[in-house]
Amino acid sequence: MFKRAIVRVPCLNLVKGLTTIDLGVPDYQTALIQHNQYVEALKACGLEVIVLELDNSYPDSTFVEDTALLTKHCAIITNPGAPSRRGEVQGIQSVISQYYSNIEFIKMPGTVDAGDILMVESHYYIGISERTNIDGANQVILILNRYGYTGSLVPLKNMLHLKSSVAYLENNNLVASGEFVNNPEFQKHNILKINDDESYAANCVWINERVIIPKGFPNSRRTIEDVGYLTVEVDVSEFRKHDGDISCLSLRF
Ligand code: CIR
Repeated sequence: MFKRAIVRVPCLNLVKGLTTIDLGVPDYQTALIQHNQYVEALKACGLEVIVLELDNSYPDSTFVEDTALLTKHCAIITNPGAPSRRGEVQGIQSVISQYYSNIEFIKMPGTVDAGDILMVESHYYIGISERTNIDGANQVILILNRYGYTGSLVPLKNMLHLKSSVAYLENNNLVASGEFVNNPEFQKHNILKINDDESYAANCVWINERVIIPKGFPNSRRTIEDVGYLTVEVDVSEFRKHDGDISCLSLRF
C-alpha cells in the first residue's frame, strides 16, 4: 500500500527541458491542467499528495521520480545522469527528510535516474541506460542489501528508462513492451504484453489496487482491466513531448 506521493508543479522552463522525441513543444497551460488532473488521480487512489512549488532553475524538475528511490525502510537520493538535472535532488532531499530517517546517497562516479529502478516486492530491477551507469546501479544494490532487499541489473537497448517500458502491478503481473517482453530476466512474471503501437502505455503505475494509465491507449487499458484492475486514465500528452510519462511525475511511498 502507498500512503503518499510527492509531485512538483511543472515550471515555465519545462519547454527548455531535455527531450529525445519530436512531438512538438509542450503547451505550458495544458501541462498545468494535466498535472492537476494527475494529482487528482493520485488522490482518487487514496494518496495524500505533497505538491512542491515549481522550480524554474530546473526545467525537468516536474519529473520527480528520477531524483529518489523510496522504499519502506530507506530513501536513496540519486545522482541523475543528466548534468542539468543533478541539482534537483537538493529540493527533494529536504522534503524526504521529513518522512525518512534513513537517507542514503548515490555518489560520483555513479549516476542513477530512479526511472530506471523497478520495484518488484523486495527485489529491484535496475536498468543500465544512458542515465544510470553500472557504478551507480551497484551502489544502489549495496545500499538495498543493507536494508534486506535485493537488486539486479537489466541492460537497456533503446529505451530512455527501464520504466518507460515495464511496470509492476503486484500479484506477479508485469506490464511490458518492446525489448522487455521476451527479456529472460522477466519471464518468471506474468507478462501483460503491450503492443508496439501502444508502447507508451507500458508506463503505468499500480497504486492501492488501481492502475493509472495514460489516456488514449484502449487496447492496453483492456489488457490491464482483463486481469482485474480498475484503471484511472490521465492525459499526459504535454509531458510525453519531453519523454515524461505517468510514473515519472511522482514519487510514491
Ligand atoms: C529527462 O529527459 O530527464 C526528462 N525530460 C524526462 C524524464 C522522464 N523520467 C522518467 O521517465 N522517469
